[in-house]
Amino acid sequence: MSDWFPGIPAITYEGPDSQDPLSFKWYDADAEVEGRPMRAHLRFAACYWHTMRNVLSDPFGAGTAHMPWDDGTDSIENAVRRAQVFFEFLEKIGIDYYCFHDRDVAPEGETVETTNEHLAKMTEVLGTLQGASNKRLLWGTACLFAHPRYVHGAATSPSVDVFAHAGAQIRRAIDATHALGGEGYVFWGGREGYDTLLNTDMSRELDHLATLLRMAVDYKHRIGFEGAFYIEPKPKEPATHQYDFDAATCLNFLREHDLLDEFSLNIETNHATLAGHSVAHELEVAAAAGALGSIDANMGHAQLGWDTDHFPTDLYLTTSIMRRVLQMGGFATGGLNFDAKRRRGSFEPVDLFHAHIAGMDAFARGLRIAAAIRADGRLDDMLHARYASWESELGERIEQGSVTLEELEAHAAAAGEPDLASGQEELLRSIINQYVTSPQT
Ligand code: XLS
Ligand code: NI
Ligand code: NI
Repeated sequence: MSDWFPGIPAITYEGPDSQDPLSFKWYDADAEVEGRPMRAHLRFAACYWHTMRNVLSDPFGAGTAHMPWDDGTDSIENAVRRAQVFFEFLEKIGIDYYCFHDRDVAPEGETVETTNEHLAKMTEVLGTLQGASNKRLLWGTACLFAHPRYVHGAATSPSVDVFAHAGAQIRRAIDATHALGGEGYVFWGGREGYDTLLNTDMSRELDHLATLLRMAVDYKHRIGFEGAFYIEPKPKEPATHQYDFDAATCLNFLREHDLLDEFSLNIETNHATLAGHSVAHELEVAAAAGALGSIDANMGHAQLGWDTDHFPTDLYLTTSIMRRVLQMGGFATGGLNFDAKRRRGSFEPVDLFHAHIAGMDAFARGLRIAAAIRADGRLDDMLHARYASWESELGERIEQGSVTLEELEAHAAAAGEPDLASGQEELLRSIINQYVTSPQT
């Protein structure tokens, strides 16, 4: 096997006191939390686009990433070598899953046929690499936003020919995902949105989007692909307004078009914050609809208003995410996909390791803190106690829907002014801090 990361060992757990930067302080893959190994709770995935294809350019300057394995061409040979390097990375970092877009792994050709051939070839290569390792595909997707033909959108393009190209591409991306045993398939809107209503027929575009999704569902069932379909909400960027704005918007769209049974959501932290929400809010909205499927693990930056895709290192963030995941009983087909990139200044190959170690340790620690908070039980008890009045006879009948406004008036008149209790937000936060800071957790 080639060694594109010379001097970097397989990363192992050394514990919180280790001074070795190339070790895990908290992520101990087989250690049990709530009766299951950490790796089964966290289901980490590395993403191909940031890990292998992001050269770390920005609008002001060229890429900075050192990628000695990449000759910069669109040759299949280069694509194959990249895939090998990626699996070497997965092996050394100890991540079980990965995610990719069709165009990350296989170059677009001159015609639809050659493009399909490239993807089929790379699917074979990835299949062989999976077979030689224990790595698995968390989800695949189609890149429907990079090629200039998608400038006005893909499914929502004003051009029916572009719509056809999008369909063709989705078909083959589902095929590749299916062939690789993918556990899911993501639809992120890409350029499905608008820049100005002056040139946009919104309701027509949304109908087209639903139609393409329905075709994908139909195709999935016909070929027997059993992975989950996810929609990934994002409010803006690249379009001024994205149709998949946030979890509530996506759920409404899916319900309106009778697609809710076929989709769940892939929630990304930085997209939540761009929408003016916390990721906890987005997870809650999705979970309340039984549609919390998977998570793109990253974070934004408080002073920057775009999708910076920082690696998630904030323990309060990872704690809140893992509390919600534990509360729903864990992921089914989903996982924590590091849709995250290094800063432009972190251009050395070893920074890929530092970045993922930072994210994995932050989530492992968040998992432990979340489990400790659950075991303590105070937060759950306080939440439950806050609604205790609803356990009354009146409360139960209201929740069943059998009370009238007249009855409420009679009750209110008899009960007088209600006794209210404190919401105790600061107390709740200090209980969380107790566990975030406790060395025993
Ligand atoms: C971009 C999205 C994208 C999806 C996959 O903002 O996060 O990376 O996860 O297309
Ligand atoms: Ni994402
Ligand atoms: Ni993103």
